[in-house]
Amino acid sequence: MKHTLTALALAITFAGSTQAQTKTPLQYGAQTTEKRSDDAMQKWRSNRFGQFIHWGLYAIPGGVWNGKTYNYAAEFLKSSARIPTSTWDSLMYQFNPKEFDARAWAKMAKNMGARYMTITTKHHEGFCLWPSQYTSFHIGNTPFRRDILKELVEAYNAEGIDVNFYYSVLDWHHPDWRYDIQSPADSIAFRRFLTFAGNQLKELATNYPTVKAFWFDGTWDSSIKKNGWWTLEMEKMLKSVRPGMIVNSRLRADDFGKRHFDSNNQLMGDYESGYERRLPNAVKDVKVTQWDWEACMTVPENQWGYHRDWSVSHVKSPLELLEMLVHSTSMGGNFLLNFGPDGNGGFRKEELHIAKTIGNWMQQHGNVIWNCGYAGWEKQDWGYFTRQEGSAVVNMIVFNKPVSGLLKVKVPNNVKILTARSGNKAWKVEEIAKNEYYIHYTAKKMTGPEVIVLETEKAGQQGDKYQEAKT
Ligand code: H76
Repeated sequence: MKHTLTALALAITFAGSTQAQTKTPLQYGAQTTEKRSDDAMQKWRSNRFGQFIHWGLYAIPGGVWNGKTYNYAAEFLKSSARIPTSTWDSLMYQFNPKEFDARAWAKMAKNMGARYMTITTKHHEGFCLWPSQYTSFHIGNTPFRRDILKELVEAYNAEGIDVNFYYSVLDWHHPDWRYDIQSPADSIAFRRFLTFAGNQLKELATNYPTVKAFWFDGTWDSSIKKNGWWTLEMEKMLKSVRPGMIVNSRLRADDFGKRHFDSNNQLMGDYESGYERRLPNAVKDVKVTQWDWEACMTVPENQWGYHRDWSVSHVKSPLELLEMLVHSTSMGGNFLLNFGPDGNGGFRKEELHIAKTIGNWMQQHGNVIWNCGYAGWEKQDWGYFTRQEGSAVVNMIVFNKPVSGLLKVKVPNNVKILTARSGNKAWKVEEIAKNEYYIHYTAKKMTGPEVIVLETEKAGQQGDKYQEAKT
């Protein structure tokens, strides 16, 4: 019996290890197995906070069609209200956002603390915010005529903000789009579609040379999954047109139609983009040391484009969103906060309020977000740690002050906390056990999330001072 068990255990071990070594050979899988460390990627990472903008024809009806309000996402109105393509497309003749002011948008983003902006160049409806030579369904043929994308790129770049392009591959306007490939005719049409999309992508990367990243969407259908080769070709093409280009994992499918992560479980593209309207639960879920990631977030439950009626779902407060930004940073990820301008080019008051409130905090404390990431310390109930890679300074961002005023901090072995400060106010640091401290946070009142900066140093072995319990 014992022998049999040993043999079984060996067999299992052996099978396990061979399996670990056998990789599925892939032509269109991940291109690298490590985080990118080039300047462009480091810049993307250090930006941490981005503004997402959803703007297209859907901003005109704003979720209302023929007097009826559709509560589903405003940018899906064409589909929820079953509006024929020709009817929807004629909205372009009404697109004339008189209030649009790229520089005002860029200033607002800058004041909010955003270091990058991701704009829908084309959402599922197929309408292009730039004058594309591959379709007539674009901004140049609206009464507005101006190249909105160009104005935005210039205005945001002038404020020092990187601009990234959202691009939906799924296209409700293009006759050659297919959800699946079920016949030779489908396959011929879809080939034409892929050529069209490839041309547009090359056009965007060529004509707007400062674009830093592409944010792909609408890539979940079988048609794309059956054409994983194209997703790799696009990744390579964009990177050859613009060295340093960054693409999200959502673009990619491998030889077997596996998305985001290939059949060997390697991340495809440059960062993980599956966190939509949610954050990872904990550092261990996102394996911060293994890959970059970004979470994108709506203000209401699920509205990206402008919707007239925000009364049907919870509308997140500036504090909730700020906490998500801090939380993301503490887990080594980026946070992309969505805005949906209306058909005139203005922002709703809730969005302006959010931008202003987060901005007030960021102007004071942005340094605990930009350039910062996972600190490597155990999370505590009062909030979040962030740190600039390699720095001896660790930031505490306190959201929940305990009634005792004692903030527990557990440090890794051989790390000593020297001081704890908020601006020029010093808090008492008390060592309470091996690798454990209290910061005596005696502030009477918190006016917002408090930042406490810890100065640390490497300590020698902490010898016998603390005895381990015998149990
Ligand atoms: C579903 C879906 C789309 N993906 C989000 C990022 C929004 O663009 C939404 O319309």
